Amino acid sequence: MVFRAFVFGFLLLFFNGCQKKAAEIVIGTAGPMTGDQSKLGGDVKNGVLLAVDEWNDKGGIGGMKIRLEVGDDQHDPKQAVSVANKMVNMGIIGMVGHFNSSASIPASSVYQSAGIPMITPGSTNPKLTDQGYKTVFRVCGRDDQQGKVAAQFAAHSFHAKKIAILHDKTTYGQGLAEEFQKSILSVGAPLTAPSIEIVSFDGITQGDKDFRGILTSLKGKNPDLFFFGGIFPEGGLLVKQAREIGLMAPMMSGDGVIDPKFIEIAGEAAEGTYLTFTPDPEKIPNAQPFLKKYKTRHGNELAPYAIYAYDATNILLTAISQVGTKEMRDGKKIAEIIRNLKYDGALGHIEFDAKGDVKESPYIVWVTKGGKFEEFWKPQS
Ligand code: ABU
Repeated sequence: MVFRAFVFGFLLLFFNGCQKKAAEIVIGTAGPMTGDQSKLGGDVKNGVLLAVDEWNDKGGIGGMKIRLEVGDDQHDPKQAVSVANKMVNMGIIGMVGHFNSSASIPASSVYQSAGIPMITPGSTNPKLTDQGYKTVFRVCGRDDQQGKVAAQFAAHSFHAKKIAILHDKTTYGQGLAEEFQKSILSVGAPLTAPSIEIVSFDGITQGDKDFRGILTSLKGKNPDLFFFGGIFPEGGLLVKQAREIGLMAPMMSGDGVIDPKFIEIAGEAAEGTYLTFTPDPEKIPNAQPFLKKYKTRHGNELAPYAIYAYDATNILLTAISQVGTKEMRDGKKIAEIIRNLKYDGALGHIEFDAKGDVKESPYIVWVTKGGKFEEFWKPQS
């Protein structure tokens, strides 16, 4: 009798467990959740969770709640592939991530093979969408776009004559540095700048803390601007140590350094640093409800990529809601819906091209001033 009751209880628990699993929609997000870039991973996770909570507050999709799985790839390519395989095995039906190009590109092959759509909030290296995968999207721009805007600024607004280029040897950092160099050296309007000399092109190692050697060598070449392709931990140290050794040329960088941690690391040396990113969401009317809710949860600290993660999640969940419960596991159909979506989100209007890139990505130049980032220069359209 006791044994029967035990078996019955076990079966009840088992079936309840199965029912619970069947009644959920699982999506994933991944990025550097721990380590030196954890601020970026945390911002992405917070943006995704805000969107997921809003959908769940409205009842989920087709009566099912949405559950988020979070993966920590530590911006490492091998770790990213391992996270991607785990996500596939956990049964996610869509991925918002990864964040770093060096993680998203290898992980994209795993998701593509499994037919799972992925939308990265922040991976800007062109190769991600140039691979031709039909299930891969990004809501951010590309480094060939931001590299060109940085070059236009350096040539036609800053009027640089001698530029030194550094990068962190990663897919993103080196890729952006190469795009910047290509645009500076390109001939033909509007970038004809024959008087600009690239005095050096060097790589540093991510995770290193002392760049005084390479900076001293740059100082000897007397650049009036030095460009850095990389992320804020190294970017902050580079500009700080440049000033310490007397290299006073301003630093220019990309979206990898627009984070309060850059200013925290660089201190006063951050002043006057230029970088490329998209326009300030504080000035975008559509972004206001998102910003209000995000700040209520997480305070006023700048989280530049949280809004991208929020829109990417809403796009993924909108597509899942449109595909219908029966075809919810058909990632190719979900991807097809994403490709044809005309989405008005916190960032404004988003549509994708055939590659999975956003049709519009309005890069501008920002400057660090008074311990803050502010919009500085827009390219002529
Ligand atoms: N786009 C900035 C940093 C993320 C990346 O690796 O692309």
